[in-house]
Amino acid sequence: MPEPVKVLVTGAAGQIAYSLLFGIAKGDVFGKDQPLILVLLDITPMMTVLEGVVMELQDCALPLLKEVIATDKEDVAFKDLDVAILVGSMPRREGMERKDLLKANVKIFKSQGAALNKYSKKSVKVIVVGNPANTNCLTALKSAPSIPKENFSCLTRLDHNRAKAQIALKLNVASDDVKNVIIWGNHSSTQYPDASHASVTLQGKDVGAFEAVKNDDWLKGGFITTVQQRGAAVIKARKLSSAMSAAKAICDHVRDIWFGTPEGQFVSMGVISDGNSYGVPEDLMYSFPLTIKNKTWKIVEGLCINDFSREKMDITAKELQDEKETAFEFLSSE
Ligand code: NAX
Repeated sequence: MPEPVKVLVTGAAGQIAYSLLFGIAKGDVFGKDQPLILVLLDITPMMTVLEGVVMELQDCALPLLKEVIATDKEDVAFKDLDVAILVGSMPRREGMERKDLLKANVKIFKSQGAALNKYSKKSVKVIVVGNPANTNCLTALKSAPSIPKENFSCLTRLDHNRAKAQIALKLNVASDDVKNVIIWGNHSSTQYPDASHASVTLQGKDVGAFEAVKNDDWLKGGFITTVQQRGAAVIKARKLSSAMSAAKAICDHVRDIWFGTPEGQFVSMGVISDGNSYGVPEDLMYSFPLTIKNKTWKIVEGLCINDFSREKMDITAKELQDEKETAFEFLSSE
């Protein structure tokens, strides 16, 4: 048996974590032979709820789960981590200004970034889920200068999976028959779900998504807005935000970091831009198409970007730049 992998989940008493922890603990992410130590962090008022989550994890009697550590202390939570999945964040309350939300989150992710810097392994892989995910991820990265910036990513895989599923539903094929959709930019309603490089397997043959769907208006209209607004649609119907699908997407994202992406396929993740890819300004956490090998990601280069895509990619970059400016005002004044 290999050494256990030590994985932190923050927001561990919340609804995403409730599905996510089970997925990780039963081997969906790190494999069926990989023992695990799970660390659960939440805020002090949630410690009683967290005790219940720990009891349930114990009661699952899962062979891979060697230890569960539940805590409200960052020095305990971030110690010697291999993987940190940062799900907990300050939720937007009614009447709350966007700026106030960003400010509250800068405080959390600055502190957690500093804790990563101080207590975690330098090889730690950090995945940010809590919203605004891209900017929270950038804040954590800036607060952890001793950890390589390539180790940080934020979740746009739920949007990616939503895009895949919409095309599969439209064509009545399995979601795995749809490959290489792209989410560009921010995990927000300005994101750009792009089907122009996607392919679909129809009767054993790969064809371009536009050729398969035969409805350009939909792929350039309803498809995009459905994916952009899917989160809001789930809230409207369920009166709660996406949790099962978010947990599944986190499992997909981390598994791909750990084991790599399948040959010939790419996935979407928010990663740091160096200013050299697709005209995206430097130093933004922007969602790109990536391939991953040996736990190292690479942006898929050389895709043709038409004017329609260019405009949408720039809108979401602009929003990220604005968020970054606001966050950095607070970061320097904190
Ligand atoms: P919940 O409100 O159910 O759970 C959040 C948990 O985080 C709570 O238990 C809370 O006490 C805890 N928390 C708050 N501050 C904390 C801190 N400083 N340290 C540790 N824990 C802290 O929310 P849930 O539905 O689980 O969603 C969690 C986050 O994921 C939200 O920010 C949500 O907006 C975001 N999402 C991001 C997605 C993405 O694709 N990037 C998709 C799903 C989801 O909407």
